[in-house]
Amino acid sequence: MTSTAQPITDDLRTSARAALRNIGVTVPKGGDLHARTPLTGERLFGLTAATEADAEEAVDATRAAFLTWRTTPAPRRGELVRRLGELLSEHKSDLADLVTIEAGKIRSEALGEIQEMIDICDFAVGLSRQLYGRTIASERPGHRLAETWHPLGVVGVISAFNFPAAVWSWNTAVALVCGDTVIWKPSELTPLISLACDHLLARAADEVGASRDVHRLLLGDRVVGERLVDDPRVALVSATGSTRMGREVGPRVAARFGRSLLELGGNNAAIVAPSADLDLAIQGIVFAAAGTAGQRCTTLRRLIIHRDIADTLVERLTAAYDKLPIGNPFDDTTLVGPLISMTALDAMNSALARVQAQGGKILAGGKRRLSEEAPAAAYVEPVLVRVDEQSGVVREETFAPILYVLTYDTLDEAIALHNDVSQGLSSSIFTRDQQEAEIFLSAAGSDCGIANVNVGTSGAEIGGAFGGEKDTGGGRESGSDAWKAYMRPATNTVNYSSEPALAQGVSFL
Ligand code: UN1
Repeated sequence: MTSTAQPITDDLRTSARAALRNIGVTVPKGGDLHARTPLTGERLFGLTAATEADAEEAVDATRAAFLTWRTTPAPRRGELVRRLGELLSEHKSDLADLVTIEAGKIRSEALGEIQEMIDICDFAVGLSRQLYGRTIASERPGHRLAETWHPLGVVGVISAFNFPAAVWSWNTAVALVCGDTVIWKPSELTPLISLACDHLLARAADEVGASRDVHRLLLGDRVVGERLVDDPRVALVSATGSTRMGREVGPRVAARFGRSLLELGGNNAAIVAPSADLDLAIQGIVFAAAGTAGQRCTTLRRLIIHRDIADTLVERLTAAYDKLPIGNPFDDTTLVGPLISMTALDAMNSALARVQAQGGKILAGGKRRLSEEAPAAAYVEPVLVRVDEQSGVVREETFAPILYVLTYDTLDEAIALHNDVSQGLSSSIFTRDQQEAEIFLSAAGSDCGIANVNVGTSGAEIGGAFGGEKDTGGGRESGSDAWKAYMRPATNTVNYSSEPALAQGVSFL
């Protein structure tokens, strides 16, 4: 594995300042919340965290703005999102710099994240003219039965560090065209990219003549997030993060009959069948398992290989892992940047210790890198671990580049292993056998929200609905008809005859 020259915190601070300045953000002075960079593990700036009073004020303001926004015609609302998309395109490079500096993504993935934002803006603009309700055949003569979709209210968006900007945009672009207003509580680990997104949306609002209060940013800790979770004026809480977080958020929102949209952990697997095109499989597996340093919720964490090809595939994967360039994500040749924090490194090391204690064998990687050059940063070699059974730590999501390798003999066994974890986000099968592929995609196949053939588990396009089942939380965001979670349907019965008529043949009066 090769390493690249280490960045210096002062240079990163200068780059972050330049990117923010180009976008139009003045870094607020403060001290109680720190912007950091995982590239060196050091602090960049002190910022001011929002207080509970700020959260209260944000709910008041976005609720008031909602009362106007909900009756603004949807295609007019789309104009705001169109302008946001244009500004994101204009500042794509600066925004990607901030994603790299704060989340540690390599350049190509950071640019990809911003592209995903531009794409969802395009999608949402089109959607603003397609918020279709159905007309339903009424059983009564001279009656029309229809459904109308109305805006829901204030949407609270709680997002994670790993897609610090794109997850916000999936929610916000769609919520805004649906007529909702938004309060965003991003990860405390990525405040700078959040300030940039908030600023660009405020600029877009000014330019199209919308109220800036259609969106508020709250930089702060969990207390601020809890304020959104518990406030009955926040109609929908869309939360992305760990299953542990979702277990707290879901019941609390439900207790006040609010809605929640949960996008939680994954323990995604790929089955590799004997007929698989191994070149294609290796490309898909290595990107899904080692890309983003294993820190996507769609990261490939379990590989279920047919016994006949296991040795060949493992040998080729080991060779690919041994060559992965790890280091400075700004270097064009790097494919694996740092983990977000030392805490993440500790979690990875503890998972590796546990899997070895239960008999797992490390086949490649697993060592810390650059500890002398960047003692506070967590650069690690993505790791392949052979396990005999799917137990203990293999059943958990560790947010790090660990790929557990299992073998199978029959497709039934592979699908059973695949589904036998508590999470249900993303899944793949690599096969050239159409029957196997169709079985995997069928109702008796993968139990995940995303099921792919000859494509890895990560890197979904925005046009489809994104999310998963079981401990993943059941929510769907982004494309397809995920927009319906951001609106409320009303059923309308209209009598255009002069005769009264009751349904179900009831007579009265
Ligand atoms: C996430 O990790 O929270 O499918 C989102 C993907 C990306 C989104 C991941 N489009 O990997």
